[in-house]
Amino acid sequence: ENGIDAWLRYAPLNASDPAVASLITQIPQRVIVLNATSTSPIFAAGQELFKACQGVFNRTVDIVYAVDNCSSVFTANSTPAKTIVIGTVTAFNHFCSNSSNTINTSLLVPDGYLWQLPASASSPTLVLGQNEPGTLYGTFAYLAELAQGNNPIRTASNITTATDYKTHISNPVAPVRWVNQWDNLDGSIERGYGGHSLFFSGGRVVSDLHRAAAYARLLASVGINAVVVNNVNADAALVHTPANIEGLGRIADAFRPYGVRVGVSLNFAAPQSVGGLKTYDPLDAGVISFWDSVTAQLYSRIPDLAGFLVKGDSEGQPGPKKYNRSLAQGANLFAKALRKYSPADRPGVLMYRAFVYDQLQESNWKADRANAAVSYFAPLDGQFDDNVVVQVKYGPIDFQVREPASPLFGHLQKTNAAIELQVTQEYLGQQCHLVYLPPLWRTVLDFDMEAGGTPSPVKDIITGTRFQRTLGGSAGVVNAGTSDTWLGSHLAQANLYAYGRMAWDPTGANETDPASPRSIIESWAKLTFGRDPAVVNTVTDLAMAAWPAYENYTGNLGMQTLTDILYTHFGPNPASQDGNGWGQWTRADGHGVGMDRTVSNGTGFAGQYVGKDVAAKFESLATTPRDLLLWFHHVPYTQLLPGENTTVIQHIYDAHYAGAETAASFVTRWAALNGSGLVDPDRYASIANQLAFQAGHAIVWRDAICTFFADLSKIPDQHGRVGRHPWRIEAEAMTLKGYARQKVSPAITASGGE
Ligand code: BDP
Repeated sequence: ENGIDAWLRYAPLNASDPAVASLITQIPQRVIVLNATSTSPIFAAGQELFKACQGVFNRTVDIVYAVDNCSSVFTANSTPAKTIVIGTVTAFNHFCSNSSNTINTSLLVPDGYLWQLPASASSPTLVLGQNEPGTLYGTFAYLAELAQGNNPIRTASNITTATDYKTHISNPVAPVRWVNQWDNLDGSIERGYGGHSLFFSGGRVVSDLHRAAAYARLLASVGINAVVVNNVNADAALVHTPANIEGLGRIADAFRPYGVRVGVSLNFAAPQSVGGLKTYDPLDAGVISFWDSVTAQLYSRIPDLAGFLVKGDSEGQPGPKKYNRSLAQGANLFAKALRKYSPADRPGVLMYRAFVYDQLQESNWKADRANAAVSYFAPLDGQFDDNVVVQVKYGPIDFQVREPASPLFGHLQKTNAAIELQVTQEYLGQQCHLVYLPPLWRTVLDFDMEAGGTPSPVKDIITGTRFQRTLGGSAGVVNAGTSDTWLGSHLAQANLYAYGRMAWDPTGANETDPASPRSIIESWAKLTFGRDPAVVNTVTDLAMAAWPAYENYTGNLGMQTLTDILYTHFGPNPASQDGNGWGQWTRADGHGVGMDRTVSNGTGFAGQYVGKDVAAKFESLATTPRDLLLWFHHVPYTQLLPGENTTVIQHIYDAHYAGAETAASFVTRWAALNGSGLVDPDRYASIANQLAFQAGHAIVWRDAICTFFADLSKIPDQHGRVGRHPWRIEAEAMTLKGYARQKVSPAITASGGE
């Protein structure tokens, strides 16, 4: 297996497994697909049912499409058992219901679905959506239960008054469940580790979009409803030529059968750079009509366009600040154009990124980039149009291995907000390391802003419930590419699967919740490798240990990921962290480490939390959680960790050794599956290879960071480990024709500096 089917493999289940045998007796023989045209997500739902029953149970189901009258299904003599009816609730009520089985439409929100599962064999199963995509989501979720060998009826709770049914209802928490691809028109992908773009090549949209359609299928299976197809660092040309607009239209056509909509990143300066205007001032009449015309052309080709994404005034991108306009004025420019040309009942959404900072102005030692988002956006709360969503990276810096939740979430009380997560492991091992991200995401989703002294976890802010906003949700940077594995590694797919599941349902703080990181990885492992406990437990244990291990060997106590900050963001380079314009700083010197972000003595960042108790907690060393100690405080190396007997420097050494040891344990744990027949040889080998690389690179990380701090602090490791490399094989110890010794920079990334 090459990974291309991801978690939608529909691999055969072992019919002699008693759980599976009992399921087989319930597999539908007939599927009634209500009112579906061939480009409708309901049609796709029918196809999935067919494929899944064939693949998982070797059963061919009889599919009846475009049925607009199913009353016969419910008449006494028609043996409706083993029939499954799929469609929208409205279609069902219209075509199929009689007085006793009308479905209450208020149970569902847009995109939501329900299953009605008969307790007796004499009734049909219903999988109904509030709308067409909801029907597809409900079908995928139902099939995922079957494909794991679970009886869906166990998931359902008996909440209907009917005695012969159990009903399971699932509604997404928020309408924005988007993916951001950072694809360039030339076919490269910024921070893409899974091959070339699925959409673009040589400046235009590719002609063969079958992988794009397959991608939409994968995304729909976990409830994702839109993809912004081009890089946030947007090429203005994309929306400028009729050929490109037609190309975007073809992408939308490929996505539409799965209910996935297209979004587009825009370049603020396009009116000038491609439109020939003298300005791109958002209040200029010519600029307004430029964007009106672009938006009108897009909607005339793509009537269901999801909206736009804009990165302005950040990392060299043009924005409204050039004309002394506020970021809200900049965002509203596009929001107004979207309002004008999109359907009134479903206005296009303008996602405006809060990732705004200026690495040139903020490069002085005193500045703190972490302060930027709140300084720019908090004063604008209430000034954004209601189809604007401010898209906030989870932490105040940039997708680091550990960050406190962005304090901006607490300030956006009259503004729609979405969280930006990064499925792409940019700073987190770039798909060469197993790092299962949901436990990291949970720390942010569950972070309580305590706004106004009221519980205000981030998950309730992005869904709009805390501040009564109508729009909100999640954006995930994904960067899938043409690689067979989509993302560049088999195991990385778990992060994409989990992203969709968590965007749909961000509860799951408790391990036993079906939406918890542990439950999600278990489901993913079953779908991806099969339900044998040996493989499920191995994958689950590795995944759950992975992020803590990566944090340990790359940068702990809130130091962030100590990668090379200048561009690659991959290997260790703690020396590059300080004194650079990008503001990822350790503030490490001969005496201590950590960035003082207190109000009393530091950059004041701790005071940006609207909850007074939250700010006070971070202000004091004694109450700052250990994992964020060096994020908020600069301390001497000899500082004892609060409540512990270990110094900061000794903890740095210990954590790096522990992390590398955990990574090494992944190799042996995975090897135990070798020859078991539980994982096919190709995926087994590919994963074994990746984990071996990770274990080796974890040692490089460990030694580089520990040596760096030992050199700087002049405090040796109590256990005498640092600087000794007893069995590591040095490159300079090898003999290889055509190679010469080189000094490496930074020296600490090779023992001996060569
Ligand atoms: C940084 C990436 C850079 C992106 C930027 C962004 O290194 O490639 O353009 O974020 O999110 O993490 O805009």
